[in-house]
Amino acid sequence: MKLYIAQATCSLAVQAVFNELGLSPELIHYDVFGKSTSDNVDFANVNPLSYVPVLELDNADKERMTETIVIASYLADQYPDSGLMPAHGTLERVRMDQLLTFVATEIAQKHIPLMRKLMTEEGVAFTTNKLLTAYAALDARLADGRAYLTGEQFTVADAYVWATMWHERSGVKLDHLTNLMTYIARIEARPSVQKALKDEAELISQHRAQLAA
Ligand SMILES: N[C@@H](CCC(=O)N[C@@H](CS)C(=O)NCC(=O)O)C(=O)O
Repeated sequence: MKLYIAQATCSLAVQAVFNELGLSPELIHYDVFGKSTSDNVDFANVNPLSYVPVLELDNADKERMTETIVIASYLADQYPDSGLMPAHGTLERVRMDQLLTFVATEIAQKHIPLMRKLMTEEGVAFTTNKLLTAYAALDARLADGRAYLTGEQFTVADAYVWATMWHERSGVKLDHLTNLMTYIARIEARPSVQKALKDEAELISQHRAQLAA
C-alpha cells in the first residue's frame, strides 16, 4: 500500500495507526505549498481534491481511499484484535464514529482557516471559541484520570486528536486544559507516534534533497 502524507497534517494519524498495527506502507510526501510529490507523480491525479491522506490499496484497481477517518477505520477494522476500533454494529462503534466525526469537523477542519490566516477578526474569535469549546469537552472527558479518550485502550480517535493538535499554529491557547495536555504527552511517548514523526521527517528531507539536486 502507498500512503500519501504531508508535513504535520492529519496524515500523521494514519501513519500512527499503521505503526500501531506493525504495518509499513510506502510513504509518499506531498508538498502542499510546492505541489510536488516525492515520487514525482502529479498529485492532482492522485487526489483531484488536493489533500492528504490518500491510501492507495494493493488491489487490482489500485483504488485510492481518502478521508482520514475512513482510512484509519478501514485499517483498524482489518485487525479487530488491535482494539484500535470497536466492532461494527455495536454501540461502542457508534460512540467512536461520533467522536471521530467530532474531531474531524469541530477540531481538524476548524483549525485550517485559522492556521492559514484566512479569517476576519470576527471569524478568528468565533472559530477560536469553537476550538476552545471542543478541546474543553475532550479535557472534561479525561478528567476521571483515564489514559485515553475511551478508557485505557489507545484508539484511532487518540491518534487523530494527537495529529491535529495544531493549536500553536492556530494561536489557540490550551495550556489551562491540563488533562488534555497530559494526555497528549502520553500519546507522544508511544513508539508508534515517535516512528510516525521520524519517518515523516526523513521522507521530507529526502524529498527536499531531490528537489535541490
Ligand atoms: N476531508 C479530509 C480533509 C483532509 C485535509 O484537510 N488535509 C489537509 C492536511 S490535514 C491537506 O492536505 N490540505 C492541503 C490542501 O488543502 O491544499 C479528511 O478528513 O481527511
